[in-house]
Amino acid sequence: MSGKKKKVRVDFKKNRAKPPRGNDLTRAFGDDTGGAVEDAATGERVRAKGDLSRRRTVVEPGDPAEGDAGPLVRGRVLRVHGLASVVEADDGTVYRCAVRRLLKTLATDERNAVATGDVVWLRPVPASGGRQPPDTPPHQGADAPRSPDPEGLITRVEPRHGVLTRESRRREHVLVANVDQLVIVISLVEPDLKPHLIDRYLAAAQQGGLNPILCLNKADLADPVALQPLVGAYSQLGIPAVLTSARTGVGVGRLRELLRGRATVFSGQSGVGKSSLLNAIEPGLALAVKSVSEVNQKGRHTTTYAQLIKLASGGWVVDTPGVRQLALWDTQPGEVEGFFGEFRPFVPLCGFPDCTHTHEGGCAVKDAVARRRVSARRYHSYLGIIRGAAE
Ligand SMILES: Nc1nc2c(ncn2[C@@H]2O[C@H](COP(=O)(O)OP(=O)(O)OP(=O)(O)O)[C@@H](O)[C@H]2O)c(=O)[nH]1
Ligand SMILES: [Mg+2]
Ligand SMILES: [Zn+2]
Repeated sequence: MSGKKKKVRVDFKKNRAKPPRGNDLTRAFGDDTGGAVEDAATGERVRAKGDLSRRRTVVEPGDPAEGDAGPLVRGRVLRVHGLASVVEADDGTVYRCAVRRLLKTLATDERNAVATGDVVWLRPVPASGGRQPPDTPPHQGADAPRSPDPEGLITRVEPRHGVLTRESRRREHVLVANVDQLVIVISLVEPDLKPHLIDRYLAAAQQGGLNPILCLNKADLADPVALQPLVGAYSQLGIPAVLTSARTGVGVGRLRELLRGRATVFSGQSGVGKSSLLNAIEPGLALAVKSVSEVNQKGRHTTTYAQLIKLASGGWVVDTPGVRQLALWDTQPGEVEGFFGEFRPFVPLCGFPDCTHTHEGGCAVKDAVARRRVSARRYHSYLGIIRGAAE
């Protein structure tokens, strides 16, 4: 079938059709030998006719890598730079990869078809002739040396488990895939604590199947007594909290233990000390951190892309750029109460079976807030998330 053009019907981009749930690109894509056609056809049969007619037909131009009998190589995405993904193969070889066009087309509602942490299959691109794979941007920086890395074309993404996802311009932005736990890094000062952001992270962790850990950094700048109510509130919800200082080393050993043998993503506002903590956890890492002269320059992110880092003690972590907000992806208003486990005993006592706990009379959740059985701060986070979900 080499050189033959394929016709594949795919969904329109954006919200012209209701985006499918889930991240299983492999299911949509099938294997690389034309399974996409059959799978797409199967997908069509289960759709309403109205949906079908709103699809467009994509013609894959004869792709040079396609039809090559060369073996596919499995690896993990270490980082994504624009259109190029850096992938470490199981044998340790690092490839600089473009993403096959069809795969991008199938990932209709995603910002990136490939995310840091993804397990992918790539086809090595022969180095002869010095040809760049399609879509590979030039190397950053005019005088950057040419990368000696071999090149490849990502043809398939394995199904994901454990994702940190958010909404970005009405599309799903998978920040990291295939992690077990989320370390939510916060600081009480520099920058000031945003408690509602914690609750959004906790919701995102539940949505993505991640175990959350709260890390209160810059303990050297804060009064431990002032921290107690916050730590206490989250411990009551069953969320482990660690008090750390990347500067003095307090709590770093405990955090290191929590990471051992697991896959973890670090996330939080810019400047809370995510990269500094990872440098303290893993000697010799030397991630860039905000220098003293930059500390007052608001809005500057020191870390600019999600990067996978292997730990000497086993396991791996992903350092991510700071976020300002975390808009949840694909959340229905009715789902939001499920992110607030402490509401659970009260929900069945609400006067209306479909109570949204916002404006209704006889609402047992609001009553519990009034009686301080549920934290007013958490309830306000709930209102903020449900407002976003209803938009
Ligand atoms: N006093 C004190 N300063 C810290 C601590 N941890 C980090 N810092 C400082 O906080 C600033 C920001 O640290 P970074 O590690 O760059 O923060 P980040 O969270 O990685 O920020 P982004 O990469 O922009 O998301 C730096 O100047 C660090 O030296 C800490 O525990 N105590
Ligand atoms: Mg950083
Ligand atoms: Zn209610």
